[in-house]
Amino acid sequence: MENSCLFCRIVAGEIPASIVHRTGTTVAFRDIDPKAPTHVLVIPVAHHANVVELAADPAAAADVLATAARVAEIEGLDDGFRVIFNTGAHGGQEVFHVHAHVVGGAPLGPMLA
Ligand code: D5M
Repeated sequence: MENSCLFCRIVAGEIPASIVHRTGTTVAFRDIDPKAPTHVLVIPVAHHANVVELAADPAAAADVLATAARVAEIEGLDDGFRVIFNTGAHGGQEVFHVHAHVVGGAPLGPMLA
């Protein structure tokens, strides 16, 4: 838990979020500024800044992906969806607690803007 980290504070319940699913190691909640009918963020409970750090913790990485798949099931994204890890400045990352964007519910086009 990093007190200055927005998403650590969501994990701790200090900042409200619309929780979609929670496991012992992950939390999934709705993005505050959705870019698609379904736009859910999946985060590990443990603080990792980005997907490079997450990759060094294979169990946590697997849990995040499994939760992303479960979210797609819960949200009924049977026609497909996209999982995105924005990383670093060029990737447009704004929150430095790694999060998988799970987006779907409509055709997304060739790339997410
Ligand atoms: O995406 C960071 C995402 O985090 C962005 O889509 C908005 C979302 N966000 C920011 N604050 C909140 C809160 N409080 N609840 C839910 N969603 C939030 P990035 O990949 O870092 O650009």
